[in-house]
Amino acid sequence: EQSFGYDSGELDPPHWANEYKTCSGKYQSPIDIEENLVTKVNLPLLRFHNIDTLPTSTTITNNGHTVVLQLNYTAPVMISGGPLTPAYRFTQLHFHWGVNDSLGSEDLINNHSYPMELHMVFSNTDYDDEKIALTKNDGLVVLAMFFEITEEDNPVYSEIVNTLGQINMPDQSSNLQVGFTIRSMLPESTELYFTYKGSLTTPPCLEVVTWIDFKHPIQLSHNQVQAFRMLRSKHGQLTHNSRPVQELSGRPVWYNVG
Ligand code: GRE
Ligand code: ZN
Repeated sequence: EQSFGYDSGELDPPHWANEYKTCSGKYQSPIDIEENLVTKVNLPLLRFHNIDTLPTSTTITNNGHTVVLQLNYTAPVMISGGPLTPAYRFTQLHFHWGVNDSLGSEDLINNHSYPMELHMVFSNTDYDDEKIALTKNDGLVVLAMFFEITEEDNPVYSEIVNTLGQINMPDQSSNLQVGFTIRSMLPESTELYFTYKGSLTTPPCLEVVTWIDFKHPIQLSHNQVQAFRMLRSKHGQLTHNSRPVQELSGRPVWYNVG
C-alpha cells in the first residue's frame, strides 16, 4: 500500500485517487459550508456520556500524517442524540493544521479557513468494532472543532504541546502524565453545529462519516499551533495536513439552531 502526503513530490491530494479509488467518490470531505445555503433544523439534544473523568492513560503519536491521541477511560466515552440514531463510542482524536495562521482547517465556513481543526472520532456501537464500522455508511461520527488564535495559551492544550518535542519524528509515541477530560476540549456551547454526510479526509477516504462541526471555535495561541508545524513526516516537515475542499454534489447541510 502506498503512503500519502500533502505536497507535490509525494502522493498529494489531487493524486490520492490513483491509489485509493474511493478518494474520487461523490460524497467526500472536507467541504465549504455556506451559511446562506444550510437548512436550519432543531434536532434533539446532543448527549455526552462519561466525559468528565480523566483518562487512565493517554498515548500521543506522530503517525507521519497527524498527531493522534488514544485515551483510555474506565467508562466508555459516548455520544448520542442530535442527528444520531444509535450511540457512538469514542476511539481517537487528531488534528489538521496549515502552514500559517490564515489557513489549516479542512471544512471551511463561508470559505473561511481556521488555523487548525480537531477531529474527535466515534464509532457506531451497533457494530462490533471500528474495522466493521468503516464498512458501513453510518459507521463513524466525527466531532469537528475549529481553533482561533488568541494571545493567551490555552492550558488544556499545554500538556499536548509540551510533549510534541518528544514525538518529532514519524512513528514516535509518548504518554501524557495527566491527560484531560473530553469535556474540557469541547467549545463553550455544543448546541450550535453544522452536520452533513461525508468521508474520512485521508486515504482511503471512506464515505462513512456523519460530520458534526461545532459553530463556536476554541482558542489556542500562535505558539501552540506553531509547535504542531515543527513535527516531521517521512518526507520533511509536517507544516500542513489539510485536504482541499471537495464538491458538495447536492448534499444537504443542516444547521442545528438548538
Ligand atoms: C483522518 O484520518 O483525518 C480521519 C479519520 C477518521 C475520521 C475522520 C478523519 O481517521 O478526518
Ligand atoms: Zn481528520
